[in-house]
Parts: sequence; C-alpha cells; structure tokens
Amino acid sequence: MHTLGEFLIASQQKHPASTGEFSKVIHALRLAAKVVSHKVNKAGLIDIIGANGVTNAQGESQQKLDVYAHETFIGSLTNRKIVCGIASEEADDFIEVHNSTENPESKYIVLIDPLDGSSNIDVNVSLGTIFSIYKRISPSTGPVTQEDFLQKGTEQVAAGYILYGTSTLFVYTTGNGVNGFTLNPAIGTFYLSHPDITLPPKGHIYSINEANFATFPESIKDFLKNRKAEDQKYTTRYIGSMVSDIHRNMLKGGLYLYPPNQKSPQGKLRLLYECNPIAFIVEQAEGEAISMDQRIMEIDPITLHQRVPFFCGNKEMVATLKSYL
Ligand code: P6P
Repeated sequence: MHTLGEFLIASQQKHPASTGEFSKVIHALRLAAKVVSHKVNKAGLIDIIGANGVTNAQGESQQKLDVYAHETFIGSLTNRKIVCGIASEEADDFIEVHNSTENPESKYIVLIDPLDGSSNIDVNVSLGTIFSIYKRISPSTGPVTQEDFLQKGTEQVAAGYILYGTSTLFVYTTGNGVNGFTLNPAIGTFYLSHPDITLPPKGHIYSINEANFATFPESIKDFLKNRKAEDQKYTTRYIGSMVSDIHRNMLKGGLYLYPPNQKSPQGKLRLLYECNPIAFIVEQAEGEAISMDQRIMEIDPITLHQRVPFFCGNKEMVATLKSYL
C-alpha cells in the first residue's frame, strides 16, 4: 500500500523539472499533522483543553489547542526554510519567513486554518486543519507582500485538509484529483486509503445551521423549504466542524451551506484559508463551490480574513441551489 511519502515521490517523478521543494512543503504539513493528531487525541488527558483567555483575529475566544496547532504548523513550515510566507487564521497579519531573502528559491506560501471547529474541542467532536498553497508572485529578491496572499483560488498550487476524527486523514489535491491518506498512529505513517476521491453523482444530505433561518436570504429559505417537501429524500447532517461535514459529503454526496445571515452578513467562513482550499478539493472531486452567484475560486480577495457566503457539494445539488439564487 502506498504511503504518503511514496505517493509524493511518485508524483514528483512525473514532473522532472520539479526541485522537490513542493514535496518538502507537504512533508512539513504531514509532520505537523502527526504532532497535532497526537495532541488532539490526548486533549482530554493533558491540560490543553479549554480557552486560553485570548481573543483571536476573528474576535473568537482562542482555545489552547488552536494555539498549539498554529504554533506546530508554523514551526514545521518555517524550520525547513521551504516557504517564504504564511498566513494563519490565528494571526492578524501574514508571517514573512525571513529565509525568503537568504533562500530566494523558497517560492511557496501557505495559508492555513490550523484547527477548524475548535468550539468542538471540549466535547470530543472531530476537528480539522485546512491549508492552501500558492507560488509567490512578488519578486523573489524581496520580502513577501500582501499581494502574494490575496491571489484568486484558481491560482492555488495545492490544497488539503487534515481530519482529526475516528482516524486521522490527510486529504489533498495538486490539481490532478483528490487523494486521502489515513494515519497508522502505531508507526506514524499515512497510508493511501482513499485514492481518487470523487463525489457520488447524486446527494441527499444538506449541512446547514438552520438556527439562522429567520435571517437567511429569501432564496435560501425557499431552497430549504423545498428540501423538506414530503416527496424529497433529504436528510440534514451538521457537525459544526466544516472539515467533517465536507469530508462526509465528499464520500456520500451532499451540500454544505453557510449563507449570509444577521450575525454574519458576509457569511462566517473565511475565503482564503477555508473556502478556497475546500473549493479546490471539491471541484477536483467533480463537485462545485459557489458564493451566491459566483464561483468561489474566481473571487478577487480584498483582505486576509475576508468572509464569504459558501455553498459546496454535488454539482447536481449546487445546480438546484443556483436555480433559487
Ligand atoms: P455555526 C467552525 O467554527 C466553523 O468555522 C466551521 O467549521 C463550521 O461548519 C461552522 O463554523 C459552524 O458555525 O455558526 O453553525 O456554529
């Protein structure tokens, strides 16, 4: 069975010109994933659960594991001097990795949500990490700039998520399909367990927080009302941890929705390190990802922590939703 390491070597061999630098970025993310997985799976036993009394860039109370995950991924990516910049949900501004001047060939930048769904930490529900990888567009002789991070989702070189669930799964795409690797914690190796993930053609699951129904746009209200019509065969599944909802919908078919509402007029999810990477993965799995009437990956980013309405899943379910928008 392919390990993630072997898969990376095989993938790299398909690109003779590659310097191996990209593989090193995935290696760094893989290592951090193992460390965070170990901590997440022990969270109940060591004093790492709960809030640390700090509020993050999103105005959300920072959980200790959030910070731990942030520091672990940042550390793993910067120690290997293979990226020139990082943006994280847990940091107000982007982080320039200073080797970018000493090591001008470090051309990749990473945007990351180190631990999504952290409100679930204390109740033992699965969590996820989401990452997005671009090539810098500013001159390699200078420091990274804001423009390096505000690229459209279509410019992504790679995107992935790590799901800390009943097992730890590392799922990613480089634009040639989506592959999933399950961690064997006994030996610390990720094995190819979900080759070429593709959404089933039909979906009957929709994932949404209907507590916000009263202030959804009318188009969304109509869509939801018709999902409940007695002849429909739909069910709702909403974990409150997007990576878990997305992963289940990828395997079983379904539609994830986070519409604008009174509490979150632009929606809650962040374009750069949540919506774009998930959109890349879902599109590579033959699904679709939109924000009201436009393709997520076509949105021109304006700010680092920008939020957008987010809908993604089966093409057939997205097409039905589009007919209401
Ligand atoms: P709500 C977690 O905070 C998150 O970013 C996603 O993982 C999740 O799907 C969503 O927010 C839950 O938000 O408003 O339904 O609690």
